[in-house]
Amino acid sequence: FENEQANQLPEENTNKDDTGLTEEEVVLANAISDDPESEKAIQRAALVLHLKEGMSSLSRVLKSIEKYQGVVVHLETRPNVAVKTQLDTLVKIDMSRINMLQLLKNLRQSQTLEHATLIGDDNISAKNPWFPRHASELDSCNHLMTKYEPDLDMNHPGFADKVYRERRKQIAEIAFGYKYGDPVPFIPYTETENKTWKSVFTTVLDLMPKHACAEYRRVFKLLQEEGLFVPDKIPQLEEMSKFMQKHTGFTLRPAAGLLTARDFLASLAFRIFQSTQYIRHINSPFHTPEPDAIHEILGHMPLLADPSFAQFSQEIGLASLGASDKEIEKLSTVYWFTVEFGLCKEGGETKVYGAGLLSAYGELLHALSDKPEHRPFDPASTAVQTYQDQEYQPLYYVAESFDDMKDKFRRWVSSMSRPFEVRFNPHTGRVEVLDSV
Ligand code: HBI
Ligand code: NLE
Ligand code: FE
Repeated sequence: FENEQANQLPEENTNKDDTGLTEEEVVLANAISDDPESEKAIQRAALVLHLKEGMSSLSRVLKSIEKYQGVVVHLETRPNVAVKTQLDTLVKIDMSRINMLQLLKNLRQSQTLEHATLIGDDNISAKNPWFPRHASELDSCNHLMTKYEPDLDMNHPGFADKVYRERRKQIAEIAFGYKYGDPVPFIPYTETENKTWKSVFTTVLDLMPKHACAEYRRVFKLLQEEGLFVPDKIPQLEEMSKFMQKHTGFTLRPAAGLLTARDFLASLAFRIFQSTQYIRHINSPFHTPEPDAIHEILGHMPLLADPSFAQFSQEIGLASLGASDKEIEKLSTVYWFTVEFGLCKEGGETKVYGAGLLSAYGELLHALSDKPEHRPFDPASTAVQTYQDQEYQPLYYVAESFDDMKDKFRRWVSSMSRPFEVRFNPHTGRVEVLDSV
């Protein structure tokens, strides 16, 4: 349900023809096929179902799918928000178009369903995708990715550390309880956590003058002057939020961990950055694969307080709203190779502007060494480059300059097409949607 968001499942279109299918579904069922000649060609489709009797209806649905020779490739369920005994279900199926239409009719006739909706295979309703229109709706944009967590991953330095795992749980709970409009809760950081910060901060402080881009260095200095960037104490997110708000209007809300790219990018449309609040394990200060508060504060926040970078970040966020899964994938890949791991030229030297490097001194030195590959940044090819997110990167993209990266990225973003346009209205704080055709 990644981009279905909270309880906003697509509404059933009531305007049905005698096949029991809505106009939109017939169009979609036709459009899904790569080969419209052949009704028998196997294609992928996604169904959103509301099951009246929970799990027991699910087995009946699966039997019907089998009867029509469909292969289930993905299945998700959750209790309906309004009626707990009902089950909202997303099922992706490979089957022929003709069987799909039969299956839909069959499901519609059965008593086990409240209703069924066919959506495109990238699971977004082309006409009517849900996305947040106001910052308050980000309360439902906090879907987590389960990856590299201390509870689950044996390679995590916190895996065997009960105290660390307990602490992570405690800080995650705070993020889960957060609602739009609340101040970011104060975390009394422990001595160990402050020690971890100090070891990262002082190393970055050493390396940054020579290796970080000018925009980063400028704001870093401001943060030092304001007493927010000091070696002995982790800055509180609420203080950082106020600092950024003063400079660019960006604010923070706490996140429990690594969010899905869709949810993470959506918040940028409102100049909101979803920030983790826990601290990496003391045994691995030089690098961690997961975002932690040190990464967010030391890596991201200086640039989010830079006006031109803030504008650029918001545009990426706006471009992500209602985008298809494929487009989100591309956007987040370009984001990864720029905002997270980007390098740029500056006065004949190669500098770092990527947040994932500015918060990981181990990787920062690796990125600038002759070990990894350096390629010139080009959004269209960068967008389809595969990457891993566990170890140091083997490949970095180098932009002609920091400004050139923002320009190229922006131009590429504006070439993405959606069936509608969005615009942020700063007076109301709302995203307005305009039909583009
Ligand atoms: N989630 N909490 C959090 N912090 C990030 O920095 C972050 C994220 N999810 C995705 C993400 N960053 C990006 O790398 C892209 O996938 C958009
Ligand atoms: N590798 C980064 C660090 O150690 O700070 C975090 C990257 C998060 C995407
Ligand atoms: Fe990041």
